[in-house]
Amino acid sequence: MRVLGVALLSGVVLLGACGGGETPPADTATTAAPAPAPAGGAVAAAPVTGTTHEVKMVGDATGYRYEPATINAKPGDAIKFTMVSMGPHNVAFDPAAIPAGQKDQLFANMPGAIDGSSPLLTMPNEEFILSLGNIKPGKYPFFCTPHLAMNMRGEITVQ
Ligand SMILES: [Cu+2]
Repeated sequence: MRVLGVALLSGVVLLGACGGGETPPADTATTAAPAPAPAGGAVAAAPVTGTTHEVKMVGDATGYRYEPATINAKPGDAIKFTMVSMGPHNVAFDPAAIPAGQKDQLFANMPGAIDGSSPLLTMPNEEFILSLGNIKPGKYPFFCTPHLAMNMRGEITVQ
């Protein structure tokens, strides 16, 4: 009789433990809920509100380059890149080389770009317009993906 009693008691304790175990899944669901918030951090393109600076994309007997290769601009300005010769050329940014926290806005300001690389411009007079809308001051080095090995690079200083 005594042995049976102990067995019954442990059975009750086990049931109690199981019942208590039902609460943690509810907590997990609550903690998981905030997760979608960071994923919804998409940034919209910020429009041009200032001056447009023109940069030519050139290739000739002396090499490949942006003319000018250094541009001083202000937040809200635009940089208009025009394909002149020996394309294709593009404009690409290395996220590790630009000021912290600016990647999402900068990339959003590049129409048709994928991960900070503009489309390739192949025909003379084709243009790519980069908006500096909502871009913070700092140095923004860029390069041409097809001619990176030939050192086709430039730098925008946002003042
Ligand atoms: Cu190029």
